[in-house]
Amino acid sequence: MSLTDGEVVELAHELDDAQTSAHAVTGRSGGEDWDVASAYRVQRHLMSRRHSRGERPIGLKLGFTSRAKMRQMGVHEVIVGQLTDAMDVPDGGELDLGGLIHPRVEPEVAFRIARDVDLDDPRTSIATAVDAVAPALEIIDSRYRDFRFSYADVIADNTSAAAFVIGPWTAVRPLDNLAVRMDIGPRTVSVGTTGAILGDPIRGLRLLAEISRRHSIPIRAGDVVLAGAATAAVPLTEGTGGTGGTVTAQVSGLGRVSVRVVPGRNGGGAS
Ligand code: OOG
Ligand code: MG
Repeated sequence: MSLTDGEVVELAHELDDAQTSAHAVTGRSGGEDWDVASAYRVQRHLMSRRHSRGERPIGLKLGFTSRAKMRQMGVHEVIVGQLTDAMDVPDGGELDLGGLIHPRVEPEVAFRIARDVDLDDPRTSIATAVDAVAPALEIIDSRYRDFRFSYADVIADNTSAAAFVIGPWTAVRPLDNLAVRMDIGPRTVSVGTTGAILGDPIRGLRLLAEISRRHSIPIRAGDVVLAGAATAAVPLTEGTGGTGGTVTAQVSGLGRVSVRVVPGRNGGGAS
């Protein structure tokens, strides 16, 4: 059953407050799933609230495009979330854990969209709008306690999006089988291949177009698109060396991207 407008607003506010105050909340579903169209309405309201605070939309992200991620989180269908400039950390820059609840990091690839995509045109192919690819890191931080959520819950929470880092852009090339490695400090924490992302991350773009069309999410010139993690996400905690180290992702043929993790001044990030 779909949510009323009042319920959509209430839930968007709850999730937005959870993010700004770094206090986790409990999912709406209690295990039961709720309707996906309503979940994207909550996400849209949440994002318009962030935009009205001055954040600028700069791209989109796909989630649950690899089996490793599906298995880790128990969600088996692709989701789409929205990125803003407030989430954008420069390559080699600092990620401040203050203000995050229980961040995790995952290695990804990113696409750059060169022109507006007309989602009403059934022949539209986003793949032809891509003019560059890059290695990327995504930092996710579910606003739900212990990362426990249903499919609709995680969509409403803007797919756990918290921060991202894009490496050097390079010309488009085949992405179906490039080795991926993620290190935290001197330790390799995950290895995989770009082929783990839907067989080829480029396939994510067709799913992105379908979901964006269905839920009225625009795809604009200049947008960055994160294709989804190639491996399971790794918590940024003291145990993983992730609260004072450098996280690096390397995608063979595309290069590397890194971020320095700094413990929050107010002690965030370790819960
Ligand atoms: C949801 C975000 C999933 C990915 O790359 O699969 C995602 C989560 O795991 O909390 O970003
Ligand atoms: Mg991701």
